[in-house]
Amino acid sequence: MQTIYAAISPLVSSAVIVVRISGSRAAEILKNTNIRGLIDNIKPRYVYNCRYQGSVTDDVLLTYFKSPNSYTGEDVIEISFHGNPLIVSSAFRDFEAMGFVTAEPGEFTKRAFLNGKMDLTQAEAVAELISSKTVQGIDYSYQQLKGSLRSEIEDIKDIFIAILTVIEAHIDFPEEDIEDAHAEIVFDNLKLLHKRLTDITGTYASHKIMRDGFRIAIVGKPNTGKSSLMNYLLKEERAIVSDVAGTTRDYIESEFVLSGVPVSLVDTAGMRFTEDAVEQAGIDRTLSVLKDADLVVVLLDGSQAIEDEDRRVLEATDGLRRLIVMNKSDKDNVMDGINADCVVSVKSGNGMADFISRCGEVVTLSDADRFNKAVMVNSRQLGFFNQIIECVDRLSQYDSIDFDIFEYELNSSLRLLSEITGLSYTEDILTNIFNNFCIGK
Ligand SMILES: Nc1nc2c(ncn2[C@@H]2O[C@H](COP(=O)(O)OP(=O)(O)OP(=O)(O)O)[C@@H](O)[C@H]2O)c(=O)[nH]1
Ligand SMILES: [Mg+2]
Repeated sequence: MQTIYAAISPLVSSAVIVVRISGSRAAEILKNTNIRGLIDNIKPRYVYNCRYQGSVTDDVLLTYFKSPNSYTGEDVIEISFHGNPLIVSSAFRDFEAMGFVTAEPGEFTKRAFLNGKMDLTQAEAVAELISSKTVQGIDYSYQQLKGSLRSEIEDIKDIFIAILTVIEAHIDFPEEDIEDAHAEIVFDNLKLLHKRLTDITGTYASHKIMRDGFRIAIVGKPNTGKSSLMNYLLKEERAIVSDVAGTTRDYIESEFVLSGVPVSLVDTAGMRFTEDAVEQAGIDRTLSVLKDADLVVVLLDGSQAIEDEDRRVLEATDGLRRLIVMNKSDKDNVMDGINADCVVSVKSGNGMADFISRCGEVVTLSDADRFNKAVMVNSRQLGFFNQIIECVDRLSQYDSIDFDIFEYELNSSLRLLSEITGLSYTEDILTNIFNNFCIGK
């Protein structure tokens, strides 16, 4: 494998810029320093205060990590240069001249995975740790990086193997009838597997919130006061408010903090089912926002009789986690037949404290969910776990054991588990995962 390099801190004018070189030839970089004499016996994990003398001269801090005790598992050198990008790009020219090549996005972590320093769930946790939008997300990614999901998967694998042992023993000695006790072990373990696996997949929604933050979407037909509500919550005139129906044509997103949790609030285009192409495009976008929302606030205008458009909004949000809010309570209420969760007036502020605390409850409830789980899954892993659950559920439906089918299904589940951890992988899978990393990671 070639020796690779990249800046592992931003390449911008700053106090220092740190550069990492990884590969069997990494230590050759010492030839460009005043400690070149140490090339064969430089001490690992010591910080050398030395001089870089290539096409540029700079006083640097240099650390050597000897394979396999480094991030990538290869020989690694890290150098802190003074933070002028020109210094670093000059040094990079020297590196090129030595035959080193620039690292692809995520290549250091990919090598760490290929060298057995971490499994795929841990490699994915590295990216999540860096991109997480919440403190809880950082907490969780850190646990995942330490191997929380990896060890959970090991446990699950052991249960599969316990079942397979019973099945295979019978296949080897088919003349012996399977004892009831053995059949019980098989079906009890299948039940246990179902619970362990669905506990894991049940964390997906919380995981998404932690990674992307909590998202509240305000929807309703035109003119119900969605933009007014957005402005009220943000305490600023973020969205245009007017009595013309159809004012908001696309969705507007802003961040605010609710009950200590960062929330992204989305004001959407009024859902009017029309021929107007622009408005229709806005509505399509609204429907896609709905899919990603963790809470939907359906805003109705209580001062008007219910209309088909209100009903269609209610239908479109049925089954989602939602609060039905009746606005304009400062006017006479004429809307009936609707069981609203909150009645408010954005204009006068009436009922708003109650509404905000209802939203806060939903947000913090999901927050509590996060802390009850040691492991969480991302969408790639979820796909595999769901396939394994289907397989377990298929087997659970048998009244008696069909040995060949059981053996086949259990082995394919074990293979799927290996794909989650990366024990078996294809180049495509790795490309998909590591392409989302930044350069230098
Ligand atoms: N009386 C009364 N009027 C309100 C209240 N909230 C909003 N309005 C008015 O309702 C009109 C529409 O408000 P917007 O916030 O623009 O409504 P919207 O739902 O964003 O409308 P579109 O963007 O067109 O879908 C404006 O004239 C607001 O001043 C309220 O609580 N009471
Ligand atoms: Mg609006």
